[in-house]
Amino acid sequence: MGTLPRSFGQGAQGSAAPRPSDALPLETGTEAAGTLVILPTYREADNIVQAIERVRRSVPGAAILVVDDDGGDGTAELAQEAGRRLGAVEVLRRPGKAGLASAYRSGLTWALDHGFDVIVGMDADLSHDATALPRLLSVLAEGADVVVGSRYVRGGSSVAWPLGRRALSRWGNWYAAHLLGSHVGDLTSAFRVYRASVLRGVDFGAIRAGGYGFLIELAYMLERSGARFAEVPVQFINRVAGRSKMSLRIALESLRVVTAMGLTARWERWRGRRPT
Ligand SMILES: Nc1nc2c(ncn2[C@@H]2O[C@H](COP(=O)(O)OP(=O)(O)OP(=O)(O)O)[C@@H](O)[C@H]2O)c(=O)[nH]1
Ligand SMILES: [Mg+2]
Repeated sequence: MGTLPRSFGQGAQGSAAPRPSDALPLETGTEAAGTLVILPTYREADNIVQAIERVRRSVPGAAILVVDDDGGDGTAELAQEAGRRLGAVEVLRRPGKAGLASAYRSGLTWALDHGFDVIVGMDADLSHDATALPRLLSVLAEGADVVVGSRYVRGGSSVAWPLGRRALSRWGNWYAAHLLGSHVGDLTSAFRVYRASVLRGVDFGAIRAGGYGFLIELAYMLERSGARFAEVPVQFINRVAGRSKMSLRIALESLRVVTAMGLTARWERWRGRRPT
């Protein structure tokens, strides 16, 4: 079992900092003990403090890890300041924009290295409603290995998202699910809860995608490894402040990655069926 690093929750002396897996097990009702919420950030100065506060309010027992790529707007300093006030907030500071995939790779590795049992990923731009976290965590406690906050199951929705983004997301999900034979309805949702044990069973460090394709590939890897998925409907709210980092380049990269994965899987299935 890991322990929190010394710097963890710096400045929060005396506060009841959440502890990793040597705390009570998930099933006891203290569902946030041993839980880490990862918030990747790039230029989220307008959102990060509120994002941290909302997470802490919804799951007071969960620790928070901000993985910030420096965009020169002071996001990391704001997160550190919130951490001094609230405790149990760690900030991984990286010098330049290394991409969402790299941020998740670092965040997940950090979480596993520090012995957390349950790892949450969510956007820091307030698009993911932190009040849904207790529900996502309880579905995990009921037996799922990965819980996806999904826009594309009954009851899920996207609010104030431009038609183009909505269409791209819908189409991208349809394409990826069909090509990969995945049963996950919202493969591109970054709002997810993972049981650490299933993450340990896959080599997510080997994922090649630099952008959102990382999330698709990770879900696909986990699904193929036998992880039990559950989807919980969530309302995705378009960001109000700050700028989107989604770009045509990232969308095309995801398309390329998914196509390559799908064709590889088909080729492997075909070779497996061929008489030798
Ligand atoms: N560390 C890090 N975080 C990133 C990077 N790119 C995006 N993020 C964060 O990842 C989350 C999702 O990025 P967004 O730009 O909101 O992407 P999106 O939600 O698909 O796009 P919008 O709907 O337009 O907001 C946000 O918290 C970003 O700050 C990056 O290169 N590095
Ligand atoms: Mg966003």
